[in-house]
Amino acid sequence: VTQARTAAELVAAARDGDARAVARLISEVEDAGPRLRAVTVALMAEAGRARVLGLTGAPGVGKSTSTAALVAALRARGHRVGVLAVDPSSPFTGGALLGDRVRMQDHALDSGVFIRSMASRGHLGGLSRATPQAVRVLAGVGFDTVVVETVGVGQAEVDIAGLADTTVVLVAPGMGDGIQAAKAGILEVADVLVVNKADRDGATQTARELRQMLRLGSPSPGDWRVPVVATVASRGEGIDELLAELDRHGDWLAASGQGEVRRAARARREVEALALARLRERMRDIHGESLLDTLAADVAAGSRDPFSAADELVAAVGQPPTEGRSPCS
Ligand SMILES: Nc1nc2c(ncn2[C@@H]2O[C@H](COP(=O)(O)OP(=O)(O)OP(=O)(O)O)[C@@H](O)[C@H]2O)c(=O)[nH]1
Ligand SMILES: [Mg+2]
Repeated sequence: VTQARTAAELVAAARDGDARAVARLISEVEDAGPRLRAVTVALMAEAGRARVLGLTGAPGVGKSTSTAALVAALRARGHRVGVLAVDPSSPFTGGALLGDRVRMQDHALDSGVFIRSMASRGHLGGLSRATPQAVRVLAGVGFDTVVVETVGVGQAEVDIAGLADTTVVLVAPGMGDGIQAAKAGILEVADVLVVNKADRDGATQTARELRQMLRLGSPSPGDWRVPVVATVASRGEGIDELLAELDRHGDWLAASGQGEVRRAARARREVEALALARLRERMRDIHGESLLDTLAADVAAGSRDPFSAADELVAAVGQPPTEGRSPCS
């Protein structure tokens, strides 16, 4: 039955709280099927409305537990929350509440929370190709907040900062002292720093070191000053403070115009990536054969220079496809 629904009908059902329709939409963007474009168009009207929070940090630092606590706090405000866990190395075990939510979601009873794991499928960095589109699905079907959890390894922090309105970087005492954090580049991408597992030794010192490292950056007036929040996510401690900082950052994004700047940069990257992917596709297959292969062979054989070969390829890609591919024409 679902199969027969049009993209617009599926989006309408998802907006009405049909969790299966939401799941189906995410699968469609993950699979990049033939309806991807129609689905995207149907989502556009609402897709810019949600707040996108990125949560990143080392494996086991408490991202899922913190997400669960944030979900609970946001639910208490009546917000609908969508969660994307990209390539989680451990499942959501964030307390009874989230367990209940997941079960309720299975039964399509609570349309207020939707949780989905996504594989990163070897994509460079921590995000999958489809993560931005999955965010658009959740935003576009009416979730007020979309949380993206991703393990902080290498490029992942930069990726998540490019996708989120607000990026939260979690460290734990002993795992991420200030210098380590600075080396890993996380101070640049964090809008809010969290020292989770503050019930453990060294939390105060880690927070102090992080604040010191942040001060070295000395922002100009009107700049956002990255706060450091201590939490014990497993007990829900510090979550209200974290939420307050997230709200404050949201206010700053709106007041400073940086929110618009970030969204425009995000859209620019997406359009550029789609255009480049299309160009690459056409380069590989021009006039039904690979002009690139022919040109490459010529350059390799020394019979032409790579500049003129590139010129010819660009000119060919820029031309509308010829109709000479079918034998009848
Ligand atoms: N002591 C203590 N343990 C915590 C705290 N927060 C989370 N944990 C525990 O740390 C472990 C890992 O928590 P997760 O929330 O799964 O961590 P994660 O960052 O999502 O892990 P990955 O997704 O595997 O990278 C779990 O056993 C949690 O119960 C905390 O504040 N204090
Ligand atoms: Mg996790």
